[in-house]
Formats: sequence, structure tokens, C-alpha cells
Amino acid sequence: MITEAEIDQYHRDGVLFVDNALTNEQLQELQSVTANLIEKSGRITQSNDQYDLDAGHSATRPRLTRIKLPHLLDPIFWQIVRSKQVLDLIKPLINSEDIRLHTSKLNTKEPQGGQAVEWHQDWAFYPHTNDDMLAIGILLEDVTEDNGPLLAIPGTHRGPILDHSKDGIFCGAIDPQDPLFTPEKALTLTGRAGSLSIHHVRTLHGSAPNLSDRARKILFFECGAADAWPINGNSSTYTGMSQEALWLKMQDNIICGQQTRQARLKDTPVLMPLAPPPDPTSIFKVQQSGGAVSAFIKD
Ligand SMILES: O=C(O)CCC(=O)C(=O)O
Repeated sequence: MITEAEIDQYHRDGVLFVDNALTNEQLQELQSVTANLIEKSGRITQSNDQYDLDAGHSATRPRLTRIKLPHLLDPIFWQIVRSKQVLDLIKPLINSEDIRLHTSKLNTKEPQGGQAVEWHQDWAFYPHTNDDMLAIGILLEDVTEDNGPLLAIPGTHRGPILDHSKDGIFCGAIDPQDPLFTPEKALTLTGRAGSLSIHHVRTLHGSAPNLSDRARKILFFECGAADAWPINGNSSTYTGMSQEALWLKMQDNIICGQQTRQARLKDTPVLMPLAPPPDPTSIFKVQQSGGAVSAFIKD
């Protein structure tokens, strides 16, 4: 069960780390399903709607940056996000009984070079009518300083949304020269497999390349209060849908409680993720095609 001190810490810092959050059985099943999905990716040679391939990918040695929308690929992912272990943590943080999944992704950083994720705020990609939203990051393998841990800067969820554009194009990353960027204050979210991190949708975060000889695999569920409605023009799961498709999808994506027609409006800073980058299909493609300047790799 989450403690009052952890709830206060989340509201103060916009980030929380919970050791050993899953049971051994949950972790082992996630690891085994993930290993199968990665093996299957060996059959493809180009990124598609399930996999984002990394340089050097081959049938015998699959290298991925991401398994996309894993909750659509195997029932275990829904079981985990709806489990008591997860709901007992997120309900008090979102402060709602009605919670909807925004999206899921399983980010893999392959040994010796798995890609960096440049510093960003998730809210810059998908602003909603209110910001009672967060990302859960479940560690599927041990995460250490040298295999590309998630880094997050406490308190940034209470500040502005920094500019995530380059030459007028949304590039999904802040400028490392932004005067409001203070990487020296970042927390490094390392821990044992089965632990998880939670960061608020406005918390500034990123991660360095994987320099170790061990893969780094983190399963992310992004979710929020069901009365947070996506703002048209954002880059969300719901972009470009008919009204009917959107309404059905929102109901399908309910984690607990119900989808409401109420949209709760909160005064939050919003910068729309426009103009769109040439390839908006994943954060890696947004950052590459939008021309993001790396904070991790110096020329
Ligand atoms: O995988 C990571 O280290 C960060 C992932 C992330 O922030 C994202 O995909 O939005």
C-alpha cells in the first residue's frame, strides 16, 4: 500500500520510485512474454505498428528500441495495469476511481548503444483538459547507472512546459541550452527488476544510451483521470479518430471505474506539439526526424 509520505513526495517532486512493486509471478510472466515478443521481431526488417527497430537489427540478433502498444499484443499487460499492485499505487496519486490508459510502450535499450531518449515532458506531446496523468515505468530487468536508467528532475511538474521545438518543428525534446534545464538536479531511477517508477505527466525526464553489456527493458503505462480529455491537435492515441471510434476506444481503455462525458478543465500551461515532425510514429522517430539536439551525445 502506498503511504501518505509517498503521496506527499509524488506531489512535491512529480516522481516516485517503488521497490519490488510486483510479485515474482507477475514479473516472470512479463519477462517471458516480452522475450517471446522480441524473438518474433526477428521476422521483420522494417519498423511497423508493433515494433520500432534499432540499428543493427537482424533475425538472429533482434535489436529494438520499442515494442509498441504491448497491451494490444498480450493479455498479461492489461492484467498488470489492472492489478491490485498497480491500482493501489496510482489511484491515490491520480486521486480518482476512474482511470483511463492513455498508451503503453515497452522501451528496450539493447546492450552497447541502445538509444538515448532526449529530455522531454510527456505533456508536451499530449496535453489534456487537466494534468492528473502519470507514467508508470516497470523495470523488467535490473536497471543500473550504466544501462540507461530513467532520469527525472524533481519539481519540474509544477513549472512551465519548456519549448520542445526546433526551427518551428516539434522535435519532442527540449533544447539542452534552455536556461530552465537543470540536469544536475536529476534523480537517477535505478533498481531491481519488478520495481517501478511513477512520474507526473509534466515532469522533465530522459535517459542516456545503454553503455553496458545488459539490455535495459522498461514497460511504460501512461494513464490518467478519465475526465482528462485530450486536446485536439495533440499527438495522442486518439488523433484523427471519428467521434464514434474515439468514444469506443476511450471506453476500451478504461483501467478502473468508468469513462465520463465530463471534461474537467484545469488551468495548466499548454504548448501544442506543432508543427508536426516528418515522422511522428514514436518518440525516437519524433526526436530524430524533428532534429532534436542531444543532451547526452556531444558532437
Ligand atoms: O525509455 C526511457 O528511458 C524513457 C521513455 C520515455 O520517456 C518515453 O518513451 O516517453
